[in-house]
Amino acid sequence: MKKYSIFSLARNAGNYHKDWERAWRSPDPKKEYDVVIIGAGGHGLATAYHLASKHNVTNVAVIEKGWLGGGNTGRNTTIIRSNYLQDPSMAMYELSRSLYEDLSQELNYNIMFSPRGLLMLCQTEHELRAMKRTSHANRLAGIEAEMIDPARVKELVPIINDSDDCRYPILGAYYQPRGGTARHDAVAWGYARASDARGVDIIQQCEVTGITREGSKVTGLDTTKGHIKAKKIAVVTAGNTSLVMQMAGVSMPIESVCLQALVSEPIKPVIDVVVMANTVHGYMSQSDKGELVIGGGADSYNNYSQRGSFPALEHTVTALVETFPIISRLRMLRMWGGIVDMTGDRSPIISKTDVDGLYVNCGWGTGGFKAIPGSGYVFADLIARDQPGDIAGAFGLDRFKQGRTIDESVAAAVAH
Ligand code: FAD
Ligand code: PYC
Repeated sequence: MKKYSIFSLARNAGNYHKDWERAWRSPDPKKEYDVVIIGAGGHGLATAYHLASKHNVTNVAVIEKGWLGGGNTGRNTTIIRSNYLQDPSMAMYELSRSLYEDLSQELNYNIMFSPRGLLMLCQTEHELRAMKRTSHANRLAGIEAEMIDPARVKELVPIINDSDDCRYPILGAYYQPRGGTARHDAVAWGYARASDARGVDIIQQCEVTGITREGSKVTGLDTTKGHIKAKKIAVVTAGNTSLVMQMAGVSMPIESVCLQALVSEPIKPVIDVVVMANTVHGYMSQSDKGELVIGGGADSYNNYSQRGSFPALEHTVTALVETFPIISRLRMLRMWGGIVDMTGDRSPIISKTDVDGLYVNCGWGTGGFKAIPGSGYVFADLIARDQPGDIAGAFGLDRFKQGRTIDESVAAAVAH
């Protein structure tokens, strides 16, 4: 990789970046690949990276209908945490959180991981009990976590309304000191550059329109850039999973709904932790630019349009005002939505299918940004060996037939 001195950086800036090397190539598709990954979100790109770097599988293409990272990966609110309740989930999300710790070094790309601490407020007796249970389970699994009292919450979040005289008073909080955030685009860009450097072809503006089979085996894909043969196909298309899997004749236990978020006008630093208030369905952190990043629950109807409804946003902000009164005086700057893929048990699907050579990774719903490094690691392993390892094993599609569901409706928080 080319190194730039401070002088060459200044020269290039004056040059409008004319001579800058592209971070990844933009190749035409080859006729055939060993593995084609559909979807260049974080999960698809991390899978490609691990196939190439850990399994030496480099004849790989990632096919993206838009631009890489333009799906949910570039639309989320970047919260990273591992406070799930069930053993398979704790293993999955803590693997991922711990991989985030060193990801900038691993990819040689600053993903701006910021383990600033994460609080889940307890605003009802029921929530307090549920969070105590989660914190015990987390500590038993070796995940750093603690319950804190209202005074400590106020210390960590001075702008919080700690009055007893409100509809949902603060009774305490679950605290994960090394939860936090990372820059979402940088995660996609870092994996893209590192995969490209290892020979992976990332093909953007190329929509998959069909999956071809011979009997029970996949043979390739029809795309807007022509037919591509593939020995293995991995579908990693989040909110579009049901549509893409239908191309191979596979029905998925997924619902697609819009999840929205918004940012306020930028203000001076007022909150340096991430706070989730799940009883009122809202959460907030502050970006490096100073915007308050705010989100809430998903829209309550199925949707593929990437545009949510105004009532869902209005409800989010209204509900948060009691907990954070200062936001009533702020102008909201912009909002956006992404289509998320929800399973019934609010846990992901990382699986082989009944079609030979067809694999699927989806169902991360409202919470898959935090899982990108771990998901890519275990999914690449499943594709390379054609069998799941210890962590992926629990998340197979067969769990819905066998009644082995992994209920994470509380931990999923905004998706419960
Ligand atoms: P995506 O990033 O959506 O990538 C899938 C890609 O597939 C897309 O780029 C799409 O264009 C492509 N594709 C689809 N169909 C085709 C086709 N036919 N041909 C070719 N390409 C196709 N998670 C957290 O952990 N923390 C959070 O704070 C958080 N906040 C969120 C806030 C919002 C508003 C939203 C919408 C989501 C949030 N999430 C959060 C969830 C998280 O963003 C997703 O779970 C995660 O990004 C999913 O990544 P992915 O790579 O699977 O999907
Ligand atoms: O999964 O932590 C999460 C989350 C927060 C906001 C949206 N998803």
